[in-house]
Amino acid sequence: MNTEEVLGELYNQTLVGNAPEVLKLTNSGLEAGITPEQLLFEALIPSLEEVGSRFERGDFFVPEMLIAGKAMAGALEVLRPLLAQSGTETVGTFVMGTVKGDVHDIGKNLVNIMLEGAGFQVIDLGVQVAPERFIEAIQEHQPDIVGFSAFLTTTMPMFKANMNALEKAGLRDQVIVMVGGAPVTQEYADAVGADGYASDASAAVKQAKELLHRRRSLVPA
Ligand code: B1M
Repeated sequence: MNTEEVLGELYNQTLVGNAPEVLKLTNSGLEAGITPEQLLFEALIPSLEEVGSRFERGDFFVPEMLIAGKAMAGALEVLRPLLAQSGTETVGTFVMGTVKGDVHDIGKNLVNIMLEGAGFQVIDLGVQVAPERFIEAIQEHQPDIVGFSAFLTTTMPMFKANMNALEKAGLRDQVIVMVGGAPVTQEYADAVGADGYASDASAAVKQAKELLHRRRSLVPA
């Protein structure tokens, strides 16, 4: 199979949630010299976008979405060490989690991988993370940045709940807050008082570095 065929087949097999075949194609694609980024951005992510569109149209239901998500997660495990390869020193600490009520984690995990690749130490709290858990983790790890992911319009309001919890714990000024996730916009991020927003994993890394740089340059020597 040539590159185009591998990418096409990877897209199709992710769409139908054929996890063993997705793994096989990911590995054989890498062996054939296709880059991890190509596999991700030209097959896996577009396929999950199509899964979402089919779900919206009523052609797919939750089980189809679930198996496609699992197939993608398997491929991501293979790509993780390759995407996260970095020779750089730790640039900062990032506490990350998907907000309470939300179980989506593929996008969050991808952001984590990219952050690690850029030299961040990432403490991943997982999914369905309650405000109190974020607070505990901030107190324990003293991160430079805390990131909240939300993938549903119904869980986005948890950003505000988390911000309120930060204020109440007296931690708001100690940590940079970033938010993201499929339905999140810059306007929404501004409305909840977050310091930063990014629409995808690469933008998240860029934004995290910029925010950190800005914060550090404000600290008197
Ligand atoms: Co769900 N789901 N899902 N789902 N699911 C979506 C999100 C949906 C858009 C599908 C659709 O209708 N088109 C829709 C949400 C609609 C809305 O509210 N706007 C939806 C729904 C409705 C639901 C349920 C409610 C369905 C139901 O039960 N009736 C349910 C909710 C469960 C819950 O959380 N309580 C549900 C369940 C599931 C599964 C469990 C089956 C599965 C999740 C598996 C998993 O994550 N382990 C699933 C899946 C797979 C999807 C879709 C198809 C794919 C999500 C994904 O992984 N995308 C999704 C459709 C879609 O997104 N088009 C959908 C690929 C990923 C790389 O992109 O997640 O956007 P994304 O992440 C990006 C950016 O958002 C950004 O960077 C990431 C990487 O580039 N980003 C950040 C993420 N976090 C960030 C943090 C940052 C910065 C950037 O800073 C801190």
